Amino acid sequence: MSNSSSKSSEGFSNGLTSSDVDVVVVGAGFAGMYMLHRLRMCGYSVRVFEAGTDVGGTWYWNRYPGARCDVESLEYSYSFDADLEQDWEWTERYSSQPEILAYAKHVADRFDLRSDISFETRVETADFDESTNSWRIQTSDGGATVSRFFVMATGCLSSTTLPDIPGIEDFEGTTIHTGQWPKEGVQLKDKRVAIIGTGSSGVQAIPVLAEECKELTVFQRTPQYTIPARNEPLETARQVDVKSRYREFREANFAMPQALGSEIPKFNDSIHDVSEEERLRRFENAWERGGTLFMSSFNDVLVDESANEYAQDFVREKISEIVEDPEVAAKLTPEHIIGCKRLVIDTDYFATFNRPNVQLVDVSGDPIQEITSSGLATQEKDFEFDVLIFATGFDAMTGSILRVAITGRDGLTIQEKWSAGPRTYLGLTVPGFPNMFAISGPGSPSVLTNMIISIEQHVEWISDCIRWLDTKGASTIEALPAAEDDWVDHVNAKAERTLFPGCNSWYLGANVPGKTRVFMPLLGFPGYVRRCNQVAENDYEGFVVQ
Ligand code: N01
Repeated sequence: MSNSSSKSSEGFSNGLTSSDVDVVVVGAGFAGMYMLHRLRMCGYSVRVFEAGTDVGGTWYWNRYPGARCDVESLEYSYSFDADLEQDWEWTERYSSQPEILAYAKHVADRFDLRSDISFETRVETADFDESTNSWRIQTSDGGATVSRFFVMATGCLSSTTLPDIPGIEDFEGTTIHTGQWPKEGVQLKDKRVAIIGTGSSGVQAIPVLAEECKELTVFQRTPQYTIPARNEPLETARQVDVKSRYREFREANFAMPQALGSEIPKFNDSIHDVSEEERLRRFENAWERGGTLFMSSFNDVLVDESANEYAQDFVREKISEIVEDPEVAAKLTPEHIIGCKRLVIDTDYFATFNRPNVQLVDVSGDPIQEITSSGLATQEKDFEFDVLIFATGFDAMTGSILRVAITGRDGLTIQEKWSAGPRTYLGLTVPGFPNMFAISGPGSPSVLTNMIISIEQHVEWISDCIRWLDTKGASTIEALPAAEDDWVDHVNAKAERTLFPGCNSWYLGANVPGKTRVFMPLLGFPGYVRRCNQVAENDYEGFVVQ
């Protein structure tokens, strides 16, 4: 353990110079920022590597029009510092991307984080050296860093994917992915714009794009269930009230399955046990209230297919009421299980298809064949436009980890280890990769929760673990294969009791051709936290410590 953030230098046999730190962290989003701050507070030296030019992670990259969080702003914020909680003023019920990015920058300023972050620097390789029990990390700037611990804080939705359609590079107009939106913005006025994809990013962007551009053509492969966000300015009285009891408010949210929404009415009864009138009343209330907790109107909407059908029917009815042209409404009407692809919340999504400058093209039966120099072609028709937007999502949860060439014990690479899908212990660690941690990794609640709260729980567990190792005088911690096997079974068993495995979602990796189909996040935040705490209290059971 060291007391300063810059340490000694040594020569590498390949001529590179290196600097030593206690911990290398990859990524300066909310996870990397708090990991840095927390480790510093514990007296450790840290170097963070970040590909972007500033902090913010997902909120740095996803600058597309309409980008906004789907967790309420008073909840989607750090809870670790009471003064920060009191000082920052949120302006809307759901924060926009610019406001969240401004918050991330404020946190970086407030805790002087940037001095230990190397921006515009990608981690390319990370190798565990068994002779010194340390990690050697090589970066895109040609540098190398040796550290005792290696933390991947790379985010769950940061590795963008483009569809496997020929000709993308032939398009002569502007091509953009929503997850890599240019900082300087894109001029859309008077432009013919096309967008492929109707997940959360597409659904948020489409209404705003339609307002800005001349013509918008939406290429939809799977229609989307989406619930109104009902975003609005945050009432001062609400903010003052929550701030007057922030600890209690946070504690109540920590006890929720998704670590959010404690003040939303909760129902623990089956949809089959109530009258039709009550069923419709609850769904209508949830629709009017807005937000993702629509699915919590009953206890069985995500576990029982016949219960789920009632929720599907309710949203389908809403689509037919909002969309004026019955043919367009039919194309926008989903048939799959509601909620097994991540439920989206929107502002005026369905109503946007009533606009004269918006055209919906259903490519489910007539897929896009190729991108051409002036647009794209399906089997049946050619389309021309000036700007092509890919809202086609991410190689979720594992993509950013697998993009780094990580080699653990005995030359085992993470790519080999996860060739049949990700396997972890607690979603934090991987046997064969000592002293390596993944924040919100596969097998942890992560994307099924308020991410910032899950991030804080992981950061605190990791820093406590490192401190414990030092008090023991131990140099390595490594998950045992048996603990990993049990954990993978536990994650799968939880998912199999629900309808989540029932459709082609990114939760399963089904959006990436060739990716093994495994349900990656763990359901249930409070039980997970109890388990992590129990592991620590039992001297890190499931690990070998040396
Ligand atoms: O990505 P997605 P996303 N031809 O994978 C379509 C978080 N997020 O960026 O469903 C035609 O959900 C694909 O079609 P299909 C949030 O967790 C949060 O929208 O595979 N279409 C789908 O419609 C979210 O869930 C926020 O048939 C093609 C779309 O592209 C996650 O990020 C905001 C195609 C991809 O949807 C990912 O959302 C934004 C092809 N060849 C994102 N290939 C908030 O906080 C793919 N598609 C609110």
